[in-house]
Amino acid sequence: YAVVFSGIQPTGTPHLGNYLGAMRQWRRLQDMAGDEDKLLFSIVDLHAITMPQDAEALRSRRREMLAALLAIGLDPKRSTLFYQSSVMQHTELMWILSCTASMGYLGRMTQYKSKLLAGNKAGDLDEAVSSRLKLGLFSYPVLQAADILVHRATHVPVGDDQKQHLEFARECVTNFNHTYDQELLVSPQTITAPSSRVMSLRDPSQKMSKSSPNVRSRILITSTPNEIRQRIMSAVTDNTNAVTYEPNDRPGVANLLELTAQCSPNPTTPADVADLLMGGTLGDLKNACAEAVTAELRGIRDRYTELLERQGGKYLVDIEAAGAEVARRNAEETMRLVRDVVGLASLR
Ligand code: AQP
Repeated sequence: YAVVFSGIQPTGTPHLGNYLGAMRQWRRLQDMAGDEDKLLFSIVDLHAITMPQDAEALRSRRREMLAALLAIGLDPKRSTLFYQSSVMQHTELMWILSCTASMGYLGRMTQYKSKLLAGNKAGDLDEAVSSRLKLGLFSYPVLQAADILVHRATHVPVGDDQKQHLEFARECVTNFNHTYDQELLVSPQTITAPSSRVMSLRDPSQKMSKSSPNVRSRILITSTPNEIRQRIMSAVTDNTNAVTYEPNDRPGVANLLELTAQCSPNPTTPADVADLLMGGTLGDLKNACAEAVTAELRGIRDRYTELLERQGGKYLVDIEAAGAEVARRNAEETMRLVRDVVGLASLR
């Protein structure tokens, strides 16, 4: 049987990249899962604090993310939805993994660099940049590994940008199991969604991101049909008013073709969409894209708003409590074994 685990940071309303790269895949896995499979999806607030967060905003974003996951079709009867900070075993395992993880490997990871070096085109990690680097931002792949390993996940569905972190999680398994001469931790497989990275609508060399200051760079899963249309019609493309799929030379156009293909009701490829629109203009492509995206996101916005208000908020509070309870129990099964082989004290 499979144990599926994945996470999302409560750093804002999810966008089309989060949805196509991760969340839609989670729903599909849930819908395919058998009775004996387990699915756990975590709202990873401990990861969110690697960047400065306002406490009140973090609390409401966490709850909004829970509503968003339910609105896209995750079912709390089939999937365990929980807040990372409600399950202390994640941080406990992180420390233990840190004691066998390699600094060199972590130093080669790119995500902390891209957050830190945003705007620094030279991309150097010089003295000044290093001194601003917080330890948590550097070591957060260890927490991510702990998130996965503490639940003995066999499958981790993530966007293309997270592949490197999953390799690191497997490295943590090897290091831990080797050090303690036990096959205790389980090596997870990565599942990436068929869609590649969704790019910013303002700068197709950057991925679409929740925290980009330019709100016009993204489409939220709660955007209205009007907003979706406006954002797509004003997406940055290029000066050639023809539709061709050339990801390297025409990244803005390729991004719109990929979005259209991903949101089409029948499986298709960006190259097929380009063929269909052959002889048409970029305006035709943008129209087709806006239509496909609007249809794919239909209903999510209304469900999201309704869920936030259901029973005056009590509905979500109950789901939070039930999810935390199941996740704690599952994580504790692993931690009991881990504490024992490492020689640490048990909880009681
Ligand atoms: N642009 C993207 N295309 C495809 N997949 C994406 N994901 C994120 N952006 C894209 C996938 O969404 C999942 C959850 O991501 P996250 O919230 O944990 O953090 P992130 O990858 O850092 O996402 P953002 O939107 O860029 O958030 P901020 O701005 O807060 O850093 C992951 O599976 C990720 O692959």
